[in-house]
Amino acid sequence: MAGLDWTYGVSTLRQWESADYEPSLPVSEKSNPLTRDIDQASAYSIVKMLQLCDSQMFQEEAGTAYQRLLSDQVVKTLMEVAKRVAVIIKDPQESCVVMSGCGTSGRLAFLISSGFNKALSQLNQSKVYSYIIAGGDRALLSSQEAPEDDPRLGVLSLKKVCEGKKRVLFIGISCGLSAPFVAGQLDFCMQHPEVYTPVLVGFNPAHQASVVQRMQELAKSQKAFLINPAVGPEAISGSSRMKGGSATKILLEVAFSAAHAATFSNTPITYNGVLEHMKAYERTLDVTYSQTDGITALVEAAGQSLRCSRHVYYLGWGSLALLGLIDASECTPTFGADYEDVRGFISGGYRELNNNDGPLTSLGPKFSIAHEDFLHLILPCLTDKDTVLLIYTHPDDATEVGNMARRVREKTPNLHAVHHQADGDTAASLQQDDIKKLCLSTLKITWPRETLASGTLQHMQRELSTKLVLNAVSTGAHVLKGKIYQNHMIDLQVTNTKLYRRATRLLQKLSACPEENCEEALLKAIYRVDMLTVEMTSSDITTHTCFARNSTKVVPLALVILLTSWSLMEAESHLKQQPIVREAVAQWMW
Ligand code: S6P
Repeated sequence: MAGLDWTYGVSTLRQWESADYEPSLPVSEKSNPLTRDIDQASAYSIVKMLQLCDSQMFQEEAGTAYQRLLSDQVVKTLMEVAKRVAVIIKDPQESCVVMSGCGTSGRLAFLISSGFNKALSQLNQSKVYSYIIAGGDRALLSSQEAPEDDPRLGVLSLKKVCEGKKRVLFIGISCGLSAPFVAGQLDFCMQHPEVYTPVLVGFNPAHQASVVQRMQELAKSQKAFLINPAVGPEAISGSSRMKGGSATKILLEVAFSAAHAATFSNTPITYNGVLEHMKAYERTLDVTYSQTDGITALVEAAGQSLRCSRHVYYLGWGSLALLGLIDASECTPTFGADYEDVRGFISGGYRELNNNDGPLTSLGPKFSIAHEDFLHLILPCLTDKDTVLLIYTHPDDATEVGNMARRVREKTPNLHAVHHQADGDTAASLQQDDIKKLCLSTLKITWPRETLASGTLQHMQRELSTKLVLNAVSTGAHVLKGKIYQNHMIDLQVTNTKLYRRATRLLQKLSACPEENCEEALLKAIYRVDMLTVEMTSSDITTHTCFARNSTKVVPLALVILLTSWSLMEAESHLKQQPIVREAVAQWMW
């Protein structure tokens, strides 16, 4: 438990809010004081740290510059957005709600639009929600970081989705308020106010960027909306898939649920209604993290698999499986992982996914996502060093889960389950007992019995709970594998502007060298040369990031070069001998 003090006071939880804490960085890029020693922590301590980080999402406003999730302004804006959505639901022929984002933000746009369209279909209503993800549907399952930098691409995709619509509520999601893809779309919306009402969701205070400034101006007359509470720095610096993703899910689901309740069950959209709904999500954190031991067991199992270069497989049912697919897909850009390291599979494959472009299997092996694919491609080679995690909620799925558990159990005892159950559900408990016997560990998350009205809300809470558990598993496992230095991912891919800047800053922080030298070392590592040519140094960031797509270990190499003044070849061979970056550079660090 090195470095972990369990008596964290309010001051540590709130340290990031102080004006002199990493003042040059936006909240989404700051390093969280709570996780500074996460790289040295045990699985149990990692889970505890993640719990504290997540709890920062719901901290109250404390007279600082930051709005928070439960702030007055945020609740009021959500009410306004909900009212706009309610208008759109009544006119599905001519209007729609479009959510758009890059990476995780686009994946959540997909998850949320699927959930609410399903709710509409169940009521025999037409669908009104659409999603856009930078890089297209392949980005739902794989890392496509470059399109994030392209505002024109954003506009083109928006125009396509909105063809023929007279009224569009456009929700641009960018946790860091930094994606040009989304900025381009918001700008387009502001140029066409007769059709589009733009909403920006992100987790930094509005800054000086022209698009955000213009939105703030329009927000005064409710022609645009900004929802930008701060949720505190991520546990792994910049990893907005974690709290940024969770907060996106909470905010949009609260707004859309209020709109649905107003339209279909005559429940007025009220301040208290919205606030109470947000607080229900706060309780989700408590319900989930009351299972620290269970989550720790999963982190340990997954960590052990990754440490011996084996794999972690998420086998899920229903929308919880989608959270598995999303979590797995994020391991590549976040930890420089191979797609085979952590993989997700969904019962029903693309039929269940129901994405815009349909089956993507022809794009390559990483797009095989059905349970059948797991049975054909993975099961035959499964060993007890691999970790398999069953993720499910519906009692209806229990037979299928049981069958799958038996198949896996024939190959490995390293089988685990995460499942959600209503309090006192004895029928589910009986089936569950059989599955439990087959598993090495079972994480049972128990929810209060639902009334009909609370059913959908609780399902969304179960999704969030699953997201928290899986984020903990994949993050914790990669930390245990040695992929993190302090609370920074050193081996990040440098494939867009945000990541390029993050890499340069990280090199500055870790080497204490001037920015100029850091950028020079970064370029040497990208272009794999000891001497940079004029052509290289005069190219723009886009050119560098395009080139970096084919280079590996860029930042670790640059760091070794900076710390040692070795040649590129010497640095490369050092990293080959010691692939765990933290250990490779430890001798030169304080
Ligand atoms: C972050 C994740 C990234 C981001 C993407 C969009 O953990 O790996 O893919 O989601 O870069 O970021 P943002 O700030 O525009 O939501």
